[in-house]
Amino acid sequence: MKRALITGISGQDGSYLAELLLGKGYEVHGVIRRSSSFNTGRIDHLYRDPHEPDVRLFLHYGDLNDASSINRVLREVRPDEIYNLGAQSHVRVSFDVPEYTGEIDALGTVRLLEGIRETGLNTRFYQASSSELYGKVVETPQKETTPFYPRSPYACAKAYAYYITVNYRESYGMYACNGILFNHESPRRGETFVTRKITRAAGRIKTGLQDRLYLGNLDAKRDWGFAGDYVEAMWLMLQQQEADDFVVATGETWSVREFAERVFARLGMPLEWQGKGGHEKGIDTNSGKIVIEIDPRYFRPAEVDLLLGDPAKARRQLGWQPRVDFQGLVDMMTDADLALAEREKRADG
Ligand code: NDP
Ligand code: GDR
Repeated sequence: MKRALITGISGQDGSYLAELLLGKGYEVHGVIRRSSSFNTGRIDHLYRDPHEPDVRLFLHYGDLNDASSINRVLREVRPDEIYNLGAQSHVRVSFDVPEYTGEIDALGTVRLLEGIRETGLNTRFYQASSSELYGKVVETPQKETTPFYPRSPYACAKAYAYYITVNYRESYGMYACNGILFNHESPRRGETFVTRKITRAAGRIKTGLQDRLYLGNLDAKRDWGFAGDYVEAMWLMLQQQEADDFVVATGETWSVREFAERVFARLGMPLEWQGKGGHEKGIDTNSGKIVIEIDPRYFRPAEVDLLLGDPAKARRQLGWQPRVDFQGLVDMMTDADLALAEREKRADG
């Protein structure tokens, strides 16, 4: 039985990856952080009491901030595969906590790599690299050879993590890969990322629990895929003859505005826009009510305007391709959040 270790198992991707690996018969170990509130909601459906027979999911307290905890987990688990998904993953927040973001996203990665080297583990390593590395547009679509131009403390930290992963591969012959993943979303996406923020608010507006949604830059464009598809690419990267780096994307790009339009249309509230720049408003054409307004607090000191990935190498070498398209993703997230809002409303009495 293969054994995998996932940092960030309690996050969106960690939960889908854990499901995938358990389904493939792996023993799965995850690093979680102690928190005063529940932070394992996304994996509770996978967790069994460790006293039951045939348990294959195990959780360990640790932190990417804390090398001794990482080394202990590595020594205890001795994984065949490590997926480093743990991160302060919010780009806007990284401008508020730049040093902490570097501590976890950059130095956390070298802590893991050094831990592997020092313990002499023969393990395969996946690093959650990001399309944010491309930042300011140099070339579209963006592929493995496109130069990086990070535009946030998050992206700068991820650039360090990308290069240190390549460096450990080249210096020590480690099987270490970077997946340069473009945005991927799901009903499990954190509620402050723009897609989920929109579907969550739209469901609540539809059910009368909320009046309005406040957004930042409506014209940013992203290559949005489904997280469930993207974790398959992570796994495939660790099953190859040789370690390599891959872009994972859909090859399509859509604006935040277009995402919002499709979500509200699905809920029977087609939008029309009034005003310009920072004063735009989204009106529900059926009710005539303002449902979207701009709040400048959601603008970023430096923005990434356009991301569009070229997944040709992943398709060619990994045989990977996404199953869920843009409208499929919109529908899946919108329907899940409408159902959630309806449950909330019933609970409200
Ligand atoms: P989430 O924000 O949903 O999950 C992040 C995970 O990291 C959580 O489990 C979180 O734990 C954990 N974590 C945060 N800080 C630490 C720490 N100090 N030590 C250990 N674990 C920590 O992110 P996603 O699942 O969306 O993304 C997974 C990875 O992929 C991240 O590295 C992200 O930067 C990267 N990425 C994501 C993309 C996307 O579109 N989703 C695209 C490209 C890259 P807790 O639950 O306790 O907060
Ligand atoms: P991103 O995702 O920064 O691409 O990082 P996010 O959903 O936060 O932003 C996407 C775009 O939407 C614009 N935007 C808003 N964003 C948020 N969060 N809230 C708003 O109200 C809002 N209004 C407009 C943003 O300006 C931006 O242009 C995600 C994370 O998962 C990273 O960890 C990952 O590396 C990258 O995707 C690829």
